[in-house]
Amino acid sequence: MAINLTKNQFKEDFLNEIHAAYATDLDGTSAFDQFTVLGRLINHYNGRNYAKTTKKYFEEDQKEVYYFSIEFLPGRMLKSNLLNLGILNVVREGITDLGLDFGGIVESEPDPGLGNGGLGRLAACFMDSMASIGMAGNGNGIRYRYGLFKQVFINGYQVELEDDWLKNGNVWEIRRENKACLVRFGGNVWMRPTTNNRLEAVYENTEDVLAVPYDTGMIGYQNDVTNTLRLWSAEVPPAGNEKYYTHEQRDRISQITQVLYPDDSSMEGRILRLRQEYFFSSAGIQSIIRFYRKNHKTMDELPKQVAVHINDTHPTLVIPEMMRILMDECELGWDQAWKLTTECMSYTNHTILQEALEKWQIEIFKELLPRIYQIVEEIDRRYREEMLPKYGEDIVNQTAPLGDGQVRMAYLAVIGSHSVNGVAPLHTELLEKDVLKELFYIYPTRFNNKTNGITDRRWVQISNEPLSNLIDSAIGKEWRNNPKQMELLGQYSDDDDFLEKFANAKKNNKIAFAKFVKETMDIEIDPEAIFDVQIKRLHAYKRQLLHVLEIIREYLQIKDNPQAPFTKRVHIFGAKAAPSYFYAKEIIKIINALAELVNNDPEINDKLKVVFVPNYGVSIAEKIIPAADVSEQTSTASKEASGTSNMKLMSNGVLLLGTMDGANIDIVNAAGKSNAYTFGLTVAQVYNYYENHSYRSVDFYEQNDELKRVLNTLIDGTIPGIKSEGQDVYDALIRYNDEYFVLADYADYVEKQKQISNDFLNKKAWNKRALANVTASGEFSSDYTIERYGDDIWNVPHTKELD
Ligand code: 26Y
Repeated sequence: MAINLTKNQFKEDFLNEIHAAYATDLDGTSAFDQFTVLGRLINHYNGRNYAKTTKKYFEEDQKEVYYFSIEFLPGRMLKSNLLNLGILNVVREGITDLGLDFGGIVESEPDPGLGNGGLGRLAACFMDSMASIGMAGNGNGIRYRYGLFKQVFINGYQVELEDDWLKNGNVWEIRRENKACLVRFGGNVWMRPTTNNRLEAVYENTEDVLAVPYDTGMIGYQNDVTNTLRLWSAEVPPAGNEKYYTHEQRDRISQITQVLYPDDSSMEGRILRLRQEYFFSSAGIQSIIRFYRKNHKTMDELPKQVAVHINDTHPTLVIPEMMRILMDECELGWDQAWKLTTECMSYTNHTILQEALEKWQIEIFKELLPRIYQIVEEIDRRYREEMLPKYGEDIVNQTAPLGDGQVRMAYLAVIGSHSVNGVAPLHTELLEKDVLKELFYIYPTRFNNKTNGITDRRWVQISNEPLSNLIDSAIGKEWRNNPKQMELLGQYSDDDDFLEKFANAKKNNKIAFAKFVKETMDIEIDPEAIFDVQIKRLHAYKRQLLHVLEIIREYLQIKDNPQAPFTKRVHIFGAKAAPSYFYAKEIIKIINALAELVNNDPEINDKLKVVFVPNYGVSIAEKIIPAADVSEQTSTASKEASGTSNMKLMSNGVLLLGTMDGANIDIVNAAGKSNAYTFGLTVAQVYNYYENHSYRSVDFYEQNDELKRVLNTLIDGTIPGIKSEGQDVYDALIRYNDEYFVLADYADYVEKQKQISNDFLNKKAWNKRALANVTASGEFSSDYTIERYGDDIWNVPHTKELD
C-alpha cells in the first residue's frame, strides 16, 4: 500500500524536520540539507514498516535469500524511495509549494558508485525486485569508503578523481555496531584433539578485523515490504581485546573497505582484493548463521531457511567459510556440513572472458587464509577421490578446485553449489559447451539459464515520466505492477494520435537532454537529429571502435559533399575505462579528439555531433536513456554475457543496432526482427575463425576502399590531437590481426547505419517500431527474473502475483 500522506501534513513534517536537523529556517539550508531532511522523513515514514518486515520474516521463520555481491550500484535513492512508498507526487508538490527546487534536491544526492558496471547494477535491480515482489531477500556486500573513480576529461584524456561519496554522511544507512563480528586473517592454525574425540581449530597470531554492518532499507513497490542491503565496513577491533595493533596493521585493516577495485574484466591477483572477498563473505555467513541459530537448535534446517547466492566468483569463499563454521563452531562432521553447504549455495557466472575468471596463487591464499585453505584442500581431495574413477585423470585435473598452483574460484563455485546459471540463453549455452564444459559433463543438471532483467521502476517510471504518463493514459496503471502488461500498447501501433504523443514524449526527453549537454558541456545538439547512443564500460570486446569508424565515415561523407542531404546525427557515448587499461583509454582519447574535430568544423555545419558525457554512471544513464533513438550493442558475438543497457534502452523505445550476442538475441526475438538492426558475425562464424586460424583482418582492409580510407584517418593527421593513439589502434586492427573482428563486421555495421539514416526520415514508421520495442519490453523486467530465481534456484516464495 502507498503511505497515507497529505501534502499539508508533509509540509508541516518537512519544516519541523528542518528545524530539528539544522536549527534554522528554510532559507538557511542548502539543497543537500533539504535532501537530507527528506531522507530523514522517509526514514520516519517507513521505519515501522521496515521493522515489521524484519520481524515478520523472523516470526514466520521464512526462508530468506542472501545475495552476495562485491558490487552494488543502486543509484540515487530519493526518488525511488518516494515512488515505492507511493508519495512521489505529494512530496514533489509539497516541496514546490514551499518554493524549493525538487530537481535540484534530487541532484544533490550523491550517487553511490559501489560497482563497475553491469554486474553491480544487476545486483541493485535484483534488490529492488526482491522487495517489490515480496520476497525475503537480503543483499550482502562491502561499504566502500570511496566508490568507483569520478571520470573527468583533461585534454581529451580520462583522468580519475576519487569519489568521496560519504563525505557528508549517508542518510539511508543504519550503522549496527551491535551486529558486528570478527574476521580473522593470517597467522597459523592447527587442529587440536578435544576431549570428546573431535578436532578443534586453534588460531595463533591472526590479524583480527572488526566487520561492522551498515544496513540500508530496500523499499518494495507500494507493498509495505522493506528488505535489507547489508554492507560491511572494516574497523580495528575495540581496545580491551587483548591484542595490540601496530600502525601498519591499523592501516592494513582500514584499507580493506577503503576503495572499490575499478577493473571489471581483467583479474588482478592482488592480495587486497582477496582480503576484500573473504572479509564480506565471512562477515555475511557469520551473521546468517548467528541469526539462524536464534530460531533453531540444530543446523539440519539450514537449507530450508537460507539460500546464499554467489554473484560471480568474487564471493565464492562463502563455501569454505560456511564449511568452517559448521565444522569448527557447530561441530558437524564433513559430510553433513558439505551437504548443507551445497544445498544453500548457488552461483551465477557473468563472463566467458578467460581474463576475468578469478584464480589465486596458492602461496598467497594459504598465507592469508590458512584455515580456509585447509578446507579448500579437503574439498579438492574429496572431489578428486570421487571423480577420478568415473571421469579419469584429464577431466579431473582440468576441473578440480586446485590446479597449476592456483585456487580456481569458478570451479570451486560450481563444485560447492547446487545451481550454476548463465545470464542469457546464448551465454548459458557457451558455458555448457565451452567455458565450463567439463564441469557441465560432470554435473549436467546443475546448469541453468536465468536471463537478466532490469527494473522498470527506475528505468521507466522514474527516469522517463513523459512516457510513463502516456502509458498510464493509454492502458491504465497496472503495467507499473506487472510490466508484461505493456503488451497492451500493441493496440496503439497504428493509432496516429497515440504515435504522435509517443513521439512527443521522446522529443521532450531529447530537449531535456540537449539542455543538459548545453549546460554541462557547452555543446549544442539538435533534438531533431538521431541520438545514437552507446553507454557501457569501455572495452575492446564491446567494440566502441565500430561506432568510432562510423563517425569518421559520416564525417568524410559530409566533407566530400557538403551539400548532399544528410540525416543529422548526434553520437552519444558514456564509458569509463579501467585506469590500467591503456588501450581503452586510447579509444577514449580518440573519441574526444573526433568530437573536437567534428563539433567545430563549420563545413560539418551541425549535421554531425559527438558527445562523450563524462563520468557515466547510474545518474547519467537516467538522463541519456529516455532521450535515445538508437541503442548500440556491438560486442563481438559470444563475448557479451548478456548486456543490460540493451534492455533499459528497449523499454524506452530505442531501436537496437547490435550483434547476435548475449541478450540482444532475445530482445530482437521479442521486439520482432523488423524492429531492430542486427549485423555481424554469428557465434558459429567467430568460433570457426578461431578453430581454423583463418582470420586475416588485413584482407578486409585491402578489399574495402572506404574502410581503408576511414582507417587511414587514424594515422594521417585528419584527426588532430591523436598521435600514438591512432597508430596504436591502427596497429591493433591491422598489424596484430584485430582480436575482436572489428574489420570483419565493419561493412555490415555500416550498411545498417545507412538504413537507419534512411528509416529515421519516415517518422511514423520509426515511431511505430520504437513503440513495438516498448510493447515487448515487459518480459525483461527483473521482477520476472527474480521470480524465476526464487522458483527454480532458491526455493523462496514471494507474495505478489505476476502475469
Ligand atoms: C574479477 C574482477 C576482475 C571482475 C570484476 C568485475 C570481473 C568481472 C566484473 C564485472 C563483470 C560484469 O559486470 N559483467 C557483466 O555482467 C552483466 C550482468 O550479468 C552482463 O549483462 C554483462 O554482459 C557482463 O559483462
